[in-house]
Amino acid sequence: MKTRVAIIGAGPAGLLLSHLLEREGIESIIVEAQSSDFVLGRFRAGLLEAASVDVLDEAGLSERLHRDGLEHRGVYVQWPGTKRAVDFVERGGRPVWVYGQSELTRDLSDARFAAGQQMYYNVSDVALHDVDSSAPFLTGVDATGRSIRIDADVIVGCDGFAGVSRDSLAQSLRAVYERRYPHSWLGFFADVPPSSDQIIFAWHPEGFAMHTMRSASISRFHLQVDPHDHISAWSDDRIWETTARRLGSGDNDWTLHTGPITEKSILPLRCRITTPMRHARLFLAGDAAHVVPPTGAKGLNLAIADVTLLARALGAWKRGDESLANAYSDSALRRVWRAAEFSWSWSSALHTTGDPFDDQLQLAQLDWLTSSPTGGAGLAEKFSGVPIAFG
Ligand code: RFL
Repeated sequence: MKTRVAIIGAGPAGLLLSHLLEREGIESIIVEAQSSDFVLGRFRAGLLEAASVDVLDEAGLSERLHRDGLEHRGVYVQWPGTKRAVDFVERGGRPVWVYGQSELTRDLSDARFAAGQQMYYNVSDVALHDVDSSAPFLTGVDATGRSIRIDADVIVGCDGFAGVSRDSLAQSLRAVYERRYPHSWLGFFADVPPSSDQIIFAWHPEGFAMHTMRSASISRFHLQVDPHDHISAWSDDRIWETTARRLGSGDNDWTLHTGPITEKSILPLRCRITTPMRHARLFLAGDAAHVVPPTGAKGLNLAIADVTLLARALGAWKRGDESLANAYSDSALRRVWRAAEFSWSWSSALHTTGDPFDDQLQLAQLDWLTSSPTGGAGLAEKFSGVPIAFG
């Protein structure tokens, strides 16, 4: 098979890229290791920056988001005895949208199927070849066990954190920046209406807790846990008791709604950034190039920003101008590092270390961010995001 752009991975980055490329008049083929049902069933992110929503609006992909998503002007930040609303709009930012990644992936996938996109699911043993030549290609084994080969002008690795494309960046060029955090997140979904009209970020001496939502009947929670904890040590009763304590259920007439827990898992917090995001005819986008801790809710938004930059760059290249493609890695990484900084500083302000001195520093930081106009404006901008800068 031959195409202009071979895309590895049918997560949000790969699906959106193929959609945006089509609008640039560029054909692509997607290969995905998993089944379509598996990809659509994966729960993950849930918060979209205004700039991401702008991209989806412009691409004609946001009808369901505007119908079923929840627009939020801000968040609550709290610690024992104090609860403050940070209104992003009042502080110069823009609203964010709560919309499950699985819903967005479904919208993207439906749009690709409707457009007749060539997509191959259940492809194993994907390997990249000759990415530093002008005739790169990839090989794999399709769902029926047949070997496939796709020749392309460029290959884009949208294959997430566990993907293979990153390894095709020349070792001599590659730099990897990594920080492992000394805590993990226990995340769980519950079939229970949200107990709050906005997302709650709670500092508590025992550890961070977060309450967010997916719909009027599904709530999402995260708890800071020890990195050595195993999910089997967390019964549903223990989870609810800990969540209620850390979120201050019963304080000031606020009560946590509890109910059936439908999914729970433990995720280590880490930041890992691979540079550059382009080498010759290979481009990386989304989690294939970078993962950041979910505290700042930036991962999905970075994936959307990357492919927006890349589609524009490949469109210009097709018309004879390679400058945006040459600038892609630097442009994307500028946004990535800003998101990494926010994810780091926001995580550091909220996750307790067990050191009473750190506790006081964190509380001073949270007090400043939520009461000072300067601190609040910075938090609003970092949370709600800035427009995607091209070039
Ligand atoms: P994905 O979604 O991982 O998709 C990559 C796809 O590539 C496929 N693949 C391969 N295909 C072919 N051959 C191979 N060898 C392959 N290897 C892998 C995979 O099967 C998969 O389908 O990456 P993508 O598209 O870059 O999208 C990134 C986002 O999924 C990720 O950044 C977010 O989920 C991160 N994230 C959050 N981001 C936000 O913006 N806001 C949030 O609130 C937020 N919360 C979260 C999160 C991530 C979490 N976890 C579990 C990592 C909360 C959590 C708990």
